[in-house]
Amino acid sequence: MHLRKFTAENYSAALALVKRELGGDALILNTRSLEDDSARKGAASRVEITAAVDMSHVARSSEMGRGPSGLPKPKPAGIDDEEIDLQLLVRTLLGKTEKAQSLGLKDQHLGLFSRLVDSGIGEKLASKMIDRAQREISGSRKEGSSGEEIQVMELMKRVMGFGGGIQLVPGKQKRVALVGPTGAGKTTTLAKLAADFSLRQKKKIALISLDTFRLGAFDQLRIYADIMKVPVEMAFDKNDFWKAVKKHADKDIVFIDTMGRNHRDLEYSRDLKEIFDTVGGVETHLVASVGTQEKIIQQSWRQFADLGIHRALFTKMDEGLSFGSLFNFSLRTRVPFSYFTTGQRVPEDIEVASGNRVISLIFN
Ligand SMILES: Nc1nc2c(ncn2[C@@H]2O[C@H](COP(=O)(O)OP(=O)(O)O)[C@@H](O)[C@H]2O)c(=O)[nH]1
Ligand SMILES: [Mg+2]
Repeated sequence: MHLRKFTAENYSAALALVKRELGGDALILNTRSLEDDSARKGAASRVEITAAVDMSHVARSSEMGRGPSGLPKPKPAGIDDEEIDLQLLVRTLLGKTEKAQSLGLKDQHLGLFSRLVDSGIGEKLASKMIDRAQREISGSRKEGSSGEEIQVMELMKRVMGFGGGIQLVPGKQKRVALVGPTGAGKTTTLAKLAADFSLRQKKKIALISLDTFRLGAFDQLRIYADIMKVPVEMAFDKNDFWKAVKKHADKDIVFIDTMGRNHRDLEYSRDLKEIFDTVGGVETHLVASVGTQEKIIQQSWRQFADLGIHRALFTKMDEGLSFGSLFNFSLRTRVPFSYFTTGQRVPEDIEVASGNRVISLIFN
């Protein structure tokens, strides 16, 4: 390892120096701002970057006839796996350092920034949250970097939308439809909700399935309905649907299961709207698995623009690897969360969505 320090008036100038002197493979070991009297005297403050160049790497580039300027030609050395890991780690850090600095973040926030970005939160969004949290702290005179992490958590909870679970209005029938891609967990979740309201809360409920196309889809729901001893209807079109809802006018809640369609099929949204409009007042929950690519979830939300989505219900939290997508989704769509599901067990694996849960998953 060959170590050098570089100072300049800002990080991008210092990084440019590092690259010029040590080449693009230089590793950044530390960055700091040199806080001296110069700032108070009106002179520009300076920053310092400690960089290193890996000798084994220099050896390889020198063999190819090119080495970073001014460095002694080192002995060739083998690289073991541990070294490669370290290089990767430091380069990843370099990437984040540069990104964080280009977004105007301070050094002490790099750890927090990395954590947010690693969870899948967009870089701009992450830096905005840190910036805002910092301003809130200076407004309330709290200090220290752990204070900032807590402030970021609090802020994230505040800016996400939570609609609570399904709320009943006395004397009025509640109609809840689950929509979303095939395999997201609509039918399973519907069974969990139905169990909670009928068995635990002792409400009168009925189930209606609009998923009549796929073989066996109705059976899945009917088995759950039989176990819970609640009525279940199959509706092929809007006329059937209207009749089914009328038949169960005495129920507190009607749960509506739907089929998935390709997320690009915009026709589907219009079809469902036409069906739901025959009775009106249907609350729609978009069901999406937290493991699904963000882009697909986003498209699936857009697919239902005509219908209108009232709540977002995320499934398979037990299988998720990163949870920043929940935060991104909430801020992009402003659709409040209703429930999270956490496993395949009916009826246990469901909970009302909360900010605490999202935060604990992101910050584990
Ligand atoms: N691990 C896990 N699996 C789930 C969860 N919710 C549903 N599933 C599974 O996902 C698969 C598809 O569920 P299903 O309800 O049929 O999806 P639908 O096509 O949207 O109706 C089934 O194997 C479910 O058991 C969950 O929260 N966690
Ligand atoms: Mg289904």
